[in-house]
Amino acid sequence: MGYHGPFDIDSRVSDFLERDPALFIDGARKAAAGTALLPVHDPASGLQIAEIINADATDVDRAVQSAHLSFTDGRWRNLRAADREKALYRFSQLIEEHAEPLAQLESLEQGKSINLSRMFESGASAEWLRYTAGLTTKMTGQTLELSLPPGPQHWTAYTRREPIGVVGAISPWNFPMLIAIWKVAPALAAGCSVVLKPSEITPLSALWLAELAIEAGIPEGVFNVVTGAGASAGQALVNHPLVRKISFTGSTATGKIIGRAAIDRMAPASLELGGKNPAIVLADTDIEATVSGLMLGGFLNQGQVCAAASRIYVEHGIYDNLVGALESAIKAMPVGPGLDPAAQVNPLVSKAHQDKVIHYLHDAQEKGATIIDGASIPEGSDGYFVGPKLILDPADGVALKREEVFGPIVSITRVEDREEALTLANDSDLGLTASIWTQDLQAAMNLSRRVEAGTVWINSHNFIDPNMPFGGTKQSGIGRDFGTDWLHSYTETKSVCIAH
Ligand code: TXE
Repeated sequence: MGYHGPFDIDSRVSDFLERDPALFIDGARKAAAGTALLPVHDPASGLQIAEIINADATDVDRAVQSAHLSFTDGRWRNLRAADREKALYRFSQLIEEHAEPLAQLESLEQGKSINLSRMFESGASAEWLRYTAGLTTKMTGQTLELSLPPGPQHWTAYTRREPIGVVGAISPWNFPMLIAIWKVAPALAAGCSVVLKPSEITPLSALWLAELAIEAGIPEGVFNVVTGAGASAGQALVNHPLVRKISFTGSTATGKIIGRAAIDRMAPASLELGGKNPAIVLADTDIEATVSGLMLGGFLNQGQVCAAASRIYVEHGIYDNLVGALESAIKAMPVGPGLDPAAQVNPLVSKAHQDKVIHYLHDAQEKGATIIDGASIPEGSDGYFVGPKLILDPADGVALKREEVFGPIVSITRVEDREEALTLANDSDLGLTASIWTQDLQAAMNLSRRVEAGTVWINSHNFIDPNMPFGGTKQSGIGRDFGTDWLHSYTETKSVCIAH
């Protein structure tokens, strides 16, 4: 066990990988009720680097009971808001102090470039946590004028926002640490207690985060982590009667299962699900800026981004130029493990996911699609690599035309004009993000109003910010993360009405 590859890694990471598998319950690493374990692999080599506990319903119950007790006795939610803010701020500082080993751990378990891990895992996690810490002290209700006050007495009415209770957080594998923080931070800021179940494919950073939270002064039992498979540990968490809210990021299929289970006990669920996100490129666009923006939009993290631009609609006047420029760009991407800072094509997260992405490519090939290859993968590599590809004008029936691939594959379709582009862009069950590329302000404003997506970028793609709400329309989900209202979905509104 542990990492034995060619790169030097921080000794804190080696030590972490060599520890016995454990859950994090009641402020400490704990053994499981059973003995079932799951392997964690380095996607760059396919070698096992660690083992985790495959928690069962008994383990999940222990974690939820711990969170429930910490909530009901008020050890966190009844602290002064300023003290909770201070602890969360300290938590963000500890992430910064451990930024390098945390980033290395993410590149090792997830496969992504160390540059991305530094920026979007440890770096962004600290930033989002700091933003959320600030919201802790900004919780407000409203005073209300009753519209039909009965009788001769006076009335005073107001609302309070109260923390909802135990939050069951289920996170995916594409940005393991950052998305875990997107769930844990608002829950804690609102005064809730949390049980987090990270993806079984990338479970390690969550366990480290829980230890940092304790060091930051967040009381025992307030932030627990159970590791294990979705169908067992995840499902047990979702079904637990003491879990009062679910926060989930993952596939639309699993989101529907979770949403149904949550509604059975009237627990609200925030669901951030998949995307099949269009980019609309108008003929007047600045081609150089568009190509570099679409490379980020389509190929960041090997396209394993829910917001990724996976279908591009291009006005015919610049179609050939854009395809040519994107082809040159994907051919020039250096290939290698995430720990190699020069490599831009890194492995996909798992063998199963690599097989899935290759399956989409075979389907496109069999149906006669034109596929343009980017950088090729060195023969004999044991890592889960798939080279970047462009698919030109896929015909109806090619599966990747409509389905989320979550890989380094982008389709490009020639359109007559912006109206055709908009019609095709909106012809999807999903509606997470979209981008519009043009110098024409009027066209940009017009299309941004009519495109069906939770976030629309003009002349960029994949840019997110803690102060800008993010979430899906249509089957891309329910609810919004980030922004000043972020904590609301972790609270219940209570109306208080006084007759005097
Ligand atoms: O997702 P799942 P998978 C998309 C992407 C990818 C596909 C499948 O297209 O190829 O989903 O990935 C937990 N009850 N996205 O299979 O199953 C699971 O253990 C409770 C989009 O990994 O949705 C993990 O922690 N939990 C995406 C989490 O759900 C369950 C990010 C996500 O797994 C469960 C990742 C159950 N019944 C994949 N079943 C995005 N929106 O960013 C699974 N889980």
